[in-house]
Amino acid sequence: MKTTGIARAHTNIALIKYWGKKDKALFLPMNSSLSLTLEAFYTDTKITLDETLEKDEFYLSNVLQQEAETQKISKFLDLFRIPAKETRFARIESYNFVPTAAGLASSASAFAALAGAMHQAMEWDLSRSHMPAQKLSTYARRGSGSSTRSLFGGFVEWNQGTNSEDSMAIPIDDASWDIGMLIVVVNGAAKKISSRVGMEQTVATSPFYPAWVESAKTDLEEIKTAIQEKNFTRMGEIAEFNGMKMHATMLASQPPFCYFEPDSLVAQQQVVYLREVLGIPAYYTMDAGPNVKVLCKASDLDKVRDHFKQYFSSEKLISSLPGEAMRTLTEEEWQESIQHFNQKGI
Ligand code: 2P0
Repeated sequence: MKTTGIARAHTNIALIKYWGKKDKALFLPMNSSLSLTLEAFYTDTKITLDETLEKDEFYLSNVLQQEAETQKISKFLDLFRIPAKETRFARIESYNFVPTAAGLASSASAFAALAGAMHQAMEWDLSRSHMPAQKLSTYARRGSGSSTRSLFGGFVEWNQGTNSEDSMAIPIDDASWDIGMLIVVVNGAAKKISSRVGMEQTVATSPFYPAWVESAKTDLEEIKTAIQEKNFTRMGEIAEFNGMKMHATMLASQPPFCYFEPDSLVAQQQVVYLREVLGIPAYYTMDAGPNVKVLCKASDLDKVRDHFKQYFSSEKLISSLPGEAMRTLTEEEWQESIQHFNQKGI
């Protein structure tokens, strides 16, 4: 017997960062975080549970993946299969609509899409749950922490909770009030220190780490108030402050490490120029890599992008509006998506 599930999930960029785990096996974070889901980048995944398969098969962008990659996915699918005594193996087909050159992690959208597709393939009836997407976010979390937040659209909190059942995503606001983001690709190559390793080293060695955890709590409360009041300036100030504090913890870890590259600083300086000289509200944030994300108003996106064209080539500048929640796709939408992927050659 065969059953299938198909889902699309968008990636997200944190404005209040997740940096450090208190439980590595369960992916329980040291602090709650908050992000903006992005429309421009997403993953589409189809899962077919099939009793005739003798092992899991994972195809990424039409290419059958090696054992190591497939094992990570199998381990994730087992979170669903083992408690339900589901014995069928899966064929997993995934397409990342995240340009490889964009240097953006796709693990957030990848595990959120996997969770969405898998619950459908398992024929889970989540309609009886009063919080189906929140429940699914606790599964996504165990694939990659940041994917917890990709179950919802707009501004999303990942409430750290107290255990594996309540460390989950909470939708905060749909971000339909003139919000945009410009991704400045400084370097699209894979990072040297993965965020998983980087955060572990920071928690273990940085004397700034306890201060980070304390101040992230205040930042989260303040940014939630700013979002509720639709106060763009205040939201941007808090996001910029929080992001740089996270990077400061890494500079103080042993050995120190830093994701910045010279052009990251060029981009940061231009964001400051935009707001201080040109009067365009814009704020920057950075993750576990050298690329700079510029939070601005959707109505200013073209102006912000035009300004950055003086310093970066066009293909390094990707504009995005806020994205939607994870959703399941029909077979027809899936076929259209594959066609789109094959034509675009992402
Ligand atoms: C975030 N990052 O909040 C932070 C800010 C990077 C910097 O979540 O180990 O790939 O899989 O839970 O989610 C990237 O870390 O790490 C991340 P794991 P993940 O977006």
